[in-house]
Amino acid sequence: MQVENYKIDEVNNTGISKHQRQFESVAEDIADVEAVLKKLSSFNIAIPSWALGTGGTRFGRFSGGGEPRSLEEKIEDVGVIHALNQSSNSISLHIPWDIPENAAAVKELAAQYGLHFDAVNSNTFQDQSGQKHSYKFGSLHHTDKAVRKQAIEHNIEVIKYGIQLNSKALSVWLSDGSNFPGQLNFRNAFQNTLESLQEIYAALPDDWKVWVEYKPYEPNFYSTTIGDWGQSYLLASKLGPKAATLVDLGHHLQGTNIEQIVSLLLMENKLAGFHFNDSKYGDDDLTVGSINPYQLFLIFNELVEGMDARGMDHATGLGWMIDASHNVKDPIEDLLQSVQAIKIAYAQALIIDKTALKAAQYNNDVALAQEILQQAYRTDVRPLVAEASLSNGGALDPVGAYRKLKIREHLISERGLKTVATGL
Ligand code: LRH
Ligand code: MN
Ligand code: MN
Repeated sequence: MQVENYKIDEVNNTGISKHQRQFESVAEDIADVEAVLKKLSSFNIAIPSWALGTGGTRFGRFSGGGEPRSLEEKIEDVGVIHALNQSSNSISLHIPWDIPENAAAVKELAAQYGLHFDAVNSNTFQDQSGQKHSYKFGSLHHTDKAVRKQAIEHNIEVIKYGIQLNSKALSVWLSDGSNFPGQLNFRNAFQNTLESLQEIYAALPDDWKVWVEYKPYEPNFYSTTIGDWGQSYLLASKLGPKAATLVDLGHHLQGTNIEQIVSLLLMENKLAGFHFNDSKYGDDDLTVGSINPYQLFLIFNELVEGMDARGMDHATGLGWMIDASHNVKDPIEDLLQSVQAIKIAYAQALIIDKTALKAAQYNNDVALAQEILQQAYRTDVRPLVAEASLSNGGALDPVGAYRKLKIREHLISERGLKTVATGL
């Protein structure tokens, strides 16, 4: 289904006067509101192909209705999201969960919705049917060269799919690790991983990047070979300029200062981008901003400051992507909420009085520095985000519009109530 512009306009019209009042009120206090709006309008966050169906846990999965049954229908769903928020103009594929059998047709379909393809993700954490060697004891770090070779070849195949789609990055996450002390020689595991990644790196086209994602635990519960940003950074440094570290917000132990990690990776030009989500306990993959929106804001503060210091374009300088899973919500609503949360945090970071903050930091005026940050954080910037969406032809309130336009009901009538999408 295609969400027609006039329908979005009709829904917007019902809330436009309230919006205008609210927008004028917040805009009044912002030095260069046009510059903020311009940045917000050009900011897009990729949608992962595996997040469009209802997720689950090892205890069960409760599918919603009208889930996409194919890659084509997933593209359609991302099209719906992008039509409503004008901020999700790309899709990231996980292979082999979503194999683009006919890349030209898939690309054309995506283009009809104004979409392109973001990073392609490889998968060597599950055994696929017909696969010769098992990944039970790892993939790129495996003790057996034949297993490593199989995993390397899979990654190279994923790059080939990506080339056909015009993707520009390979995202690698390994579950490789150990479950018990003594199981693994850490140095050998790391060296094997490095050598395997070097072979994959050699297969990257000139204008491509490889993003190395880290995660402390799960599915392995004693060690993970790329367990933290230090290990990822070490690999990315040894690999070369096309390699960088991918930060998935859920992949940190509780209390980790993620914004500091982000700041230093950015300083070293080794920050690839993000998998946005939120969590309370572990890799919960919850809606972005649903648990700790302040942390998200602090991360964006570092991003804006660090990217400006390096003269980077906010919209294109890094990989922005959601990596979430939805057990009880409608996935499209959840993704719309996540994108809104990211744009809100970004808008708050954009309106920080940076000159005043710099001076407060220089003078060690701790209380003032906090006041300046929280002044921005406590500003209700939602009218700015809404105005940016409106100017691009999107909805003032994407979730509200999605409900008013009864999009899920349409999808159920088209696809049926009992559909199950591939993915997490
Ligand atoms: C691992 C992870 C990684 C995978 C995705 C499905 O927890 O974050 O990015 O590719 O989930
Ligand atoms: Mn991830
Ligand atoms: Mn994860």
